[in-house]
Amino acid sequence: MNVHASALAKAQHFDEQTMAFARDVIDDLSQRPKRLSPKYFYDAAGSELFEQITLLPEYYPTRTELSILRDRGHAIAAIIPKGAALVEFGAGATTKVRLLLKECAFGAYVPVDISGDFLKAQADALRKDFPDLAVYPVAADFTAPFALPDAVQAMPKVGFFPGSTLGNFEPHEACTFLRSARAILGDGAQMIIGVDLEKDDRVLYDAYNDAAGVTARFNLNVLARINRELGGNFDVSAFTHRAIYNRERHRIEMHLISRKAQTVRLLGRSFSFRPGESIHTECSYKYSLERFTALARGAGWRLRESWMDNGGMFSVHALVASD
Ligand code: AVI
Repeated sequence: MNVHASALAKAQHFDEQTMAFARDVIDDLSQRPKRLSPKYFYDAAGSELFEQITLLPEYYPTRTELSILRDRGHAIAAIIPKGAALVEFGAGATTKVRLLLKECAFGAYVPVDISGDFLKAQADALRKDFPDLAVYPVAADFTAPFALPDAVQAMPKVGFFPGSTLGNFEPHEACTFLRSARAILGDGAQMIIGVDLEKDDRVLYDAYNDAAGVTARFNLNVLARINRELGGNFDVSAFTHRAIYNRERHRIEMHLISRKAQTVRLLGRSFSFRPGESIHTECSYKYSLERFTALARGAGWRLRESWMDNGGMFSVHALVASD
C-alpha cells in the first residue's frame, strides 16, 4: 500500500485487521493479472453464502466428507489414543467435529481461529453438548506458528483440518502449512485431514457453477465487502463470476470478470479494468492419492490410512508425524 493509501486508511481509524485487508487488496489489485485472496470471502455475508453452498446439490464435498466421517467413525476412533487433545485448524460449522467428538474419547478440544467472537460462540455450544470435554479455544491465525494451551501439553495430539481447505492453498503454501502443523502438534502427533479428489471435469465445473447462482454471489461478495469495509466504489453488477477447471494444474480457478471498461476508486487509488479483464479470486486444488501422499511426506507426515466414499469423490486421511 502506498503512503497516500496508508494515510487514508489510518485517517479512517481502521483496526489492525482492516488495515491488513486494505494493504492486501491494494497490493493484489496492483498485480498483473489482478487477484484477491480467498481468505477475504468470509465476512458475515460470505460465511452465510458459504453455508448455503455446502447444501447445494452440485457441491458434493461437504456432504461427501460428512458421510465418510459418519461411516468410518469407528475406524477413525480405533487409531486415536484415549484422552488425546483434538486441535482443529480453523473453526467453521461444528457438524464435522461433533461426529469425531461423539465417536472418539478425546480429553480436550482446541479450536484455533482468527475470529475470537466466532470461536467463543462455538466453544460455548460445544461445552453445553459435551459437558465432560475440556474446550480451550485459541484465537490465532492457524497458518502461522502458535502455542498450544499448557493444559494440553502432556496429552497426545491429533490435528483436524476438514473441508479440503488445504485445496485453497497453493501447493507450496499447503506444504508450509502441513510442516507448521507438524511443528505445533509435535512428535508422535496424528492429523485427520479432508482432501477433495480429482474427478470428471463436468462434476467439478458444476460444483463451482451452481444453477442457483450461490457461488456467483459468494464470489461477488468480496467486492461488496471491499465497498463496505474499505470505502471502495466497485459496481458489483459490472462484474461476473467465472469458474473453470484447469486440468493441467489440477485446480478450479475462480475469477471475477469485468463486463466493461471501468475504473474503481479505493483509498485514494484508481484501478482500471479492460472489458473481460479478470480478478483471480480463488484456486481450489484437487488431489490424487499419490500427489497428496507426496505432499504430506515432504512436510513430515506419513500416510497411515485413507478413507473414501464409494464414488471416489472425496478423501479423509490419517497422517502420523514422521521422525
Ligand atoms: C472452503 N473451500 C474448501 C471451498 C472450495 O471448494 O474450495 C470454497 C469454495 N469456493 C467456491 N465454492 C466453495
